[in-house]
Amino acid sequence: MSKLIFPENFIWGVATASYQIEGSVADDGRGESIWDRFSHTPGKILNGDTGDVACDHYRRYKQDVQLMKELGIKGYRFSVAWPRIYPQGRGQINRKGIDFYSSLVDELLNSGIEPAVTLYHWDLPQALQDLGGWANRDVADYFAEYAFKMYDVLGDRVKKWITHNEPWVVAFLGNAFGVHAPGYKDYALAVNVSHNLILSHAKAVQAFRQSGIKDGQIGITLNLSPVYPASDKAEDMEAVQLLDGCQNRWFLDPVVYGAYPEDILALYREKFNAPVIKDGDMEFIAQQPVDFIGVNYYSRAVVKKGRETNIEHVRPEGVYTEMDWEVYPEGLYDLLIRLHKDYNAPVIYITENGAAFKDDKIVDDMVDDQERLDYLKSHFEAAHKAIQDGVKLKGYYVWSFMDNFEWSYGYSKRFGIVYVDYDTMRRTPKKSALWYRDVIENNSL
Ligand code: IFM
Repeated sequence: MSKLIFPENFIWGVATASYQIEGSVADDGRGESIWDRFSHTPGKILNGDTGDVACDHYRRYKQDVQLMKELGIKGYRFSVAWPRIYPQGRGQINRKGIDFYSSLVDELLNSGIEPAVTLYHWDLPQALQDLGGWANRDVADYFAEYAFKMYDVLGDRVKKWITHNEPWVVAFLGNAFGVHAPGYKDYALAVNVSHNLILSHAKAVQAFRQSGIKDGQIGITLNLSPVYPASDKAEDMEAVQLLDGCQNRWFLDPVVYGAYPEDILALYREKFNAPVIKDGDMEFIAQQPVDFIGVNYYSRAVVKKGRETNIEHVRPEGVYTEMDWEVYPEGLYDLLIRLHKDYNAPVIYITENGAAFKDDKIVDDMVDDQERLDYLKSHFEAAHKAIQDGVKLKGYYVWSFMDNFEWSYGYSKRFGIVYVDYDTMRRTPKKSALWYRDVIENNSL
């Protein structure tokens, strides 16, 4: 195969999230988050792991940025822990929290790395959960206030902003399936939460436009997964339509078109009498266009009509990651083309893509993670093909910069291109990181 050259100024990045790496959860005035509460609830997280220490990034951020620099990383996507800024979610500001992110941004810029900030990657202040969490629409206003504060203090240096990370996960894993914080199993609640998340996104976009940030861009990150039918039977196609509607269109359509997909809205109304949408909500949402769509892509779904359910997942033959997610780079290509054609996506960033594999062991100071390298390579190729076919893909943030706290799986799954020894906190770049350094240097595969 000949060399695949990427566009000039393509942002080769890495991504992380606050609760997954920072640790120091009780330091410098940080308030409690729903993930502190959830991870300390017995039985919720594998092995009883918590984010109390995580990768100790809060104290080691300089060293981490230095390592990014050595690897030639061009962009770093990280999230701000809301309870570090507002320990109670609103009201009293914690200056030390702002200072931390401000120093991190300076460190990045001094190292030639462009910051991209996610405002919400799941660590809601517990004080706001005590008011009902995202089910309480006032929280959408508190989110916009917090967002405005962040634009104010970092906006002179940070030009890329992401409102939410994966609102489907927040709403449904957290409130319908109970496997993420806050741990409820109430589908109607989850649907209402999803609407308030979209509303809060729109409010944060509006606040961004009012902030006066120059040359900035704002978008949202969605976990999108193309859905394919197990056969060409009409009933399997219906299963595709349904899953695609609940996972992809339910978030894409309001963000891009300012309206929920009619089929899913009718279904949720009939089954759950949700969501509660107030007069003017959809008009307001429609008036807040994004500058880019952030795509988190890991795998595809293949479905058919089940005997007792409308959707049954099928497990195709193939290579699977440690999360039991099929390696399917063609899905990334299909997804990008769809966003380009059906959603007329202005600009796209892949804000997460990567894989957990189990053979990550240090031997002779080296972690031979060939499977991760192969995974990334095949997905970079798919992204390149999409660019050739007209998709306005401007950057790619590998998930993750380093191994970290993988939510309900605790530390058992390693997604990093940098290995973390959780006893010593030593970081060791894996083979994939060294390979990535070459890709970045050459801007090609
Ligand atoms: O670790 C998560 C991340 O927080 C959100 N996207 C998916 C990743 C892997 O599961």
